[in-house]
Amino acid sequence: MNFVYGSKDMTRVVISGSGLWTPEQSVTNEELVASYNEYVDLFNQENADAIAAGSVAEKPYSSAEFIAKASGIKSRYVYAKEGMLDPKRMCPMISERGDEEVSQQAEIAIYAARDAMASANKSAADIDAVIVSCAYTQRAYPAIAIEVQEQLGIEGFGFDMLVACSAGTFALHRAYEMVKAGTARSVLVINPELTTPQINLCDRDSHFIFGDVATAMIVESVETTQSSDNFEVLSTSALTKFSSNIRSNFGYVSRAQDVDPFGADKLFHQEGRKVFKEVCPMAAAHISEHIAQHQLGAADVKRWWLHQANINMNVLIAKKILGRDPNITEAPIVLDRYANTASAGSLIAFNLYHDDFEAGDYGLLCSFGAGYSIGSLVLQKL
Ligand code: CO8
Repeated sequence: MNFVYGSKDMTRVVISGSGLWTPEQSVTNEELVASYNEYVDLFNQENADAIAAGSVAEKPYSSAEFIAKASGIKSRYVYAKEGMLDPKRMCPMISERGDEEVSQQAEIAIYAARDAMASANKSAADIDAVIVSCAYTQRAYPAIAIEVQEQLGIEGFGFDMLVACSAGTFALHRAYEMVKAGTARSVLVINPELTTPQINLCDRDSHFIFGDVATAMIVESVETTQSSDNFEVLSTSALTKFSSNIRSNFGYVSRAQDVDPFGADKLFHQEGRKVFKEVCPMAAAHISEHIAQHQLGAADVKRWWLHQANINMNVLIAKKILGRDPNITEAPIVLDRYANTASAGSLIAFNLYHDDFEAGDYGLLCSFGAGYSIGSLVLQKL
């Protein structure tokens, strides 16, 4: 049984605004595959003798058609395109900034935060807490959230959270609890997903999966909201189950282990098939159980803002919940143009697809992925 948090406390909590920052640059499957295949040609030429001797495996080409069919991804937005498509580099090129400059991750977080604050009609003085929650932070400390807090002129406190794909929903859970508990009037939750530096662009199985983005949300009490677009959080539910099937071993201990801190196992890698098979039934059961806590059936929910890793996963999960194929309005897809944006995927879907809600309509926001971790919120339009 999942743990569902929906306190009997009288404070009603709302999401009163959401923000989205989309990078200007993008990379299509065709561009990505062309550079990957150039890299493969170089690799196979350089290793021709070892390949002939059987000690090194020849690398096969990637295919744009395979990527679109297996994942639904056609393109992805990227923070820095430069370097990503260079077959001799295979990594974005991002210049180092000094300690006195705003870090790249804080910068994109601020873009999304400002958008969310504007949509919720909030000024810095209205906000008591900032949570920056994502798959990776650019540094260990000081927290990116505290840097963002400083830049936006917010008093109170901030902290970073890492829960991979569920970092966004888990941070919304914490914000909900803070508002309920009265420890913050209003919380700014930001998900600056700078994923591209962690992609192994030399890995055919995963080079196409991720993109960059930043999302943000304002969580506050129904009594303080100045927004005309409020979604009440009726309850939250979370589930984690340890798995190494999606993993990044990148970390500071590599320095003491005398290993390459950027080796293939330090970057994102996964057993994609296993993830697919194991996560889909877990997520579908979790969601069905969560809405049942509110005596809701699948037909009562207008929209499913699902994690955006793979279109076939989303269709399968929605099918398990609904008992039929979902239509694109019920379970919107953004991964075709954003790719997998780790914790931000379901929040981009919410940001882009909620304007048609009328008072009383229900929606379900859910993330699922590395950990494994699943996080959901039952929302109702006020
Ligand atoms: N081009 C051409 N062919 C390919 C390619 C390619 N790029 N890649 C694989 N193939 C081939 C394989 O070699 C295989 O060939 P064969 O049958 O001859 O052996 C065939 O295609 C089928 O391969 P797969 O079985 O691997 O392909 P699938 O159909 O399973 O599709 C997917 C692969 C798309 C990866 C799929 O398994 C999937 O999406 N699984 C779920 C993945 C998922 O949800 N992962 C979660 C991601 S983690 C996350 O969301 C956040 C993590 C934290 C952020 C990290 C930031 C960097």
